[in-house]
Amino acid sequence: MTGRVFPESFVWGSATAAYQIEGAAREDGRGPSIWDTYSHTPGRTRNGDTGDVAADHYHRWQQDLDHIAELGLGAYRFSISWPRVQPGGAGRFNQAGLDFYSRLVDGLLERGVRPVATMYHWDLPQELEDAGGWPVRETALRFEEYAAGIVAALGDRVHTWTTLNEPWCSAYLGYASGVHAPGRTEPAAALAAVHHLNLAHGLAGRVVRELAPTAELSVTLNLHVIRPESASAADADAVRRIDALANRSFLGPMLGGAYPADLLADTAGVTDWSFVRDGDEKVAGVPLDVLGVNYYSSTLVRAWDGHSARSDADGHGASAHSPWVGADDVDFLPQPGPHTAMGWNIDPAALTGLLLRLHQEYPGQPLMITENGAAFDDVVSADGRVHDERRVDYLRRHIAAIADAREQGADVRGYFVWSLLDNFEWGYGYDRRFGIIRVDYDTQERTWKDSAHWYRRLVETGLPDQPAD
Ligand code: IFM
Repeated sequence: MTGRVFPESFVWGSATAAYQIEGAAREDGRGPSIWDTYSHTPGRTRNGDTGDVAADHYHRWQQDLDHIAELGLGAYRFSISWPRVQPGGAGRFNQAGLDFYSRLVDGLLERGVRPVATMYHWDLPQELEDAGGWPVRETALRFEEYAAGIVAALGDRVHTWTTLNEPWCSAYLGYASGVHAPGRTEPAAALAAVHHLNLAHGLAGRVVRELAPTAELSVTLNLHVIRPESASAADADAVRRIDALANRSFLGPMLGGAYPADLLADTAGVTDWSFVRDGDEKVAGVPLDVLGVNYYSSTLVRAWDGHSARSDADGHGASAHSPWVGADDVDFLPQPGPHTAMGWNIDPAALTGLLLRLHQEYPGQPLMITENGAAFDDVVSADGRVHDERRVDYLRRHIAAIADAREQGADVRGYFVWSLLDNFEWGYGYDRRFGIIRVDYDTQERTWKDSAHWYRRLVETGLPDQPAD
C-alpha cells in the first residue's frame, strides 16, 4: 500500500474517563459520586474493585501526557469529574479540582495535543442522586450550572467540549437494568433519565456557545447496529423497537428536533412522557460541530414468540432486569465469534454501515469516532512485552472500516482509541484491560503494548496496514 489512507487533517487520539483512571477519590476536596457508592456496595463490581486508586492518573498525569506526546497523538479525550470540581453537584466549586484540569489542559497544549473534554462520563455527584438523580429535571439544571463553571474556568483552551458520554448507559444501565450506578431498576425512571440527559446536553451546549464561542461542541453516543435474525416482518419490527430505544431516543431530540413517535407509542405502557415540556426538544437540538460515535460490536435480535427459550445475549450482565424498557418481546441472540474478553463480537463492517447511515440521515454532520477498542486477556511475555496481536488486528480492521466509510462519503474527521491506559472497567473492575498501554496495578508502572507501538506508526504514516511489532 502506498500513500496515506487518512489525510494529514485526520485527528488521531486516545480516550479515557475520570473515574476509570484518576484515583485520588478522597483528595483535594473531591466529593463522592454514584460510582463511589456503587463500587463500594458489596456484590456490585467484580472482586469488589473500586476507582479509589485506579491508574493513579491524578498524581501521574504529567507522565501520562508524555506518553500521549510520544505516541504522536493530535488529541486527547478525557473527562472532568463533576464531584471533583463541584463536590455537592450544586453551588460551591472546588478550586483544587478546577486547578487539576487547568494544569491538564495546559499540559496538553504545551505538548501540542488538542484537549477534548467530556463534561459527564457517568460520575454524578451522590448528593444529586440522593435528590432523585437523572430521572428528575433539577439534575439537568444542575448540569447547566456545572457546565458554566467548567467552561468559565477552561474556556476555549479546550478545543472540543463533549457534553455527555454514552447517555444510553447512564439512563438504561443506571436506572433500568441496574448494572451501572446508581443501580436502580425502574423502567419509567430510565425513560425520564433519557429525557433529562437530552435536556442537560442542550443546556450545557448553549453554555459552550455563550462562554466559549470558538470551541467545538459535541456529544458522544454509543450507537447500536442492530440486525434481524430473519427477514420476517416481526424481526424487522424488533429491530425498529430496539433502534428507537438505543439510538433514536437520543438522535431524535439531538439531531432530528423531536422524540420519534414510535418510541413514544412503544413505551406508552411504561410512561406518558409528561416530563417532556414545551421547548425541551428544541433545547436538546443545539447544533453540533461534531457527533461523537463510540463503537465496539453489533447486536442481533428477533421477535420473541412468548414460548421458546430466550437467549437474552445482550451482553449487559446477568441482571434479571432488562435495559430494553418496554421491549420484553425482543430477544437478543448470541453472535458468532471471535469475541473479545468482554464477550462482544467483532464486526468492523457494522461500523462502516453505521457511519454511512449517519451520513445519509444527517447529511453534512461531521463525525468522530470517540471510542473504539478491545479488551483481551493480555499476557506479559518473557521479554517483558505485551504482544497483543488480537488488539492490533481489531484496531486495524475497524480503522480500515472507517476508511471504507470515508471513501463512500461519510465525513469522519478523527479516531480516538479506547483506551490510552488499562483502567477501571466499571462492573468488571480491573478484570478487563482495554489499554494500549499496560498498567501494573501493584506498581503503577506503564508499559507500551505492541498495539501502542503499532498505533504510533499508524499516526505517523496514516496507514493502518502496519506490522504488529
Ligand atoms: O470503558 C468503557 C467506557 O467508559 C465507555 N465506553 C465503553 C468502554 C468499554 O466498555
